[in-house]
Amino acid sequence: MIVQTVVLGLIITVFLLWRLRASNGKQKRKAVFLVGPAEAGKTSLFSQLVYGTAAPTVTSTAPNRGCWKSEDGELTIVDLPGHPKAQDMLKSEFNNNTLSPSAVVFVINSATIDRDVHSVALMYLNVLLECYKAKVHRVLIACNKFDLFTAVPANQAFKLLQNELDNIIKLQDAQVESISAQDERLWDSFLNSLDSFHVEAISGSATKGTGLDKWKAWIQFKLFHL
Ligand SMILES: Nc1nc2c(ncn2[C@@H]2O[C@H](COP(=O)(O)OP(=O)(O)OP(=O)(O)O)[C@@H](O)[C@H]2O)c(=O)[nH]1
Ligand SMILES: [Mg+2]
Repeated sequence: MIVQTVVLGLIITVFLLWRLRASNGKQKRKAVFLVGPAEAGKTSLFSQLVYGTAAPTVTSTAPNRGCWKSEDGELTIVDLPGHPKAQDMLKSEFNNNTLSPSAVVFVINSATIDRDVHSVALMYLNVLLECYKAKVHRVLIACNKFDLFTAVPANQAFKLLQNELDNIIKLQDAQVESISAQDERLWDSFLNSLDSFHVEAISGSATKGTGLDKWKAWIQFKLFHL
């Protein structure tokens, strides 16, 4: 009886160890997240990457997920709605345990960034904070709608965004005493990590397809060649 119990125990242990190894070994698919303000062109870019064409879009209210078969490998592309009400969706998508969050593309409208810079920078800050928590350090700022007459070049859009982000951080820093100790610790470590983000801004047009190759090259290089 004792021998039988020991053998049964051994069989169960071996089975549990095998299951554990099998689940750990399962490769999660690398995922790139398209985020940014409403109407910036995220779904148009998603459509270009996943279907190879910029199909007409409507305002997104839920995430779109699709597969981009790039020359270097397959990636999951997640397109998130830009409405402020949907800001929490990035956090839940990052926590989706079938995906490995690898990079974020922050899509902005480069024809309106000079007017919208405050709200866009607030959203950018929130995105960077979520990226920090999820250990995602690669961020492409896709300066979309570069085909429009009022569009500013990527370096100018990036400078505007970065200056506004610095202003918001200074203000937030001054208010840091009013937030809880736990949040304060997170905030401080986030600020110390800002230099570890790899951020690049590149212009293009998701509907016209110009600059698309540069965005694709950035993603492929960061995800498959670094
Ligand atoms: N001129 C121009 N229009 C664009 C470009 N990219 C997108 N659009 C247009 O901008 C509008 C919004 O595009 P979407 O791709 O739906 O924007 P979105 O960021 O997904 O918007 P939400 O889902 O509301 O967050 C659509 O009418 C697009 O055709 C572009 O590069 N140039
Ligand atoms: Mg959309």
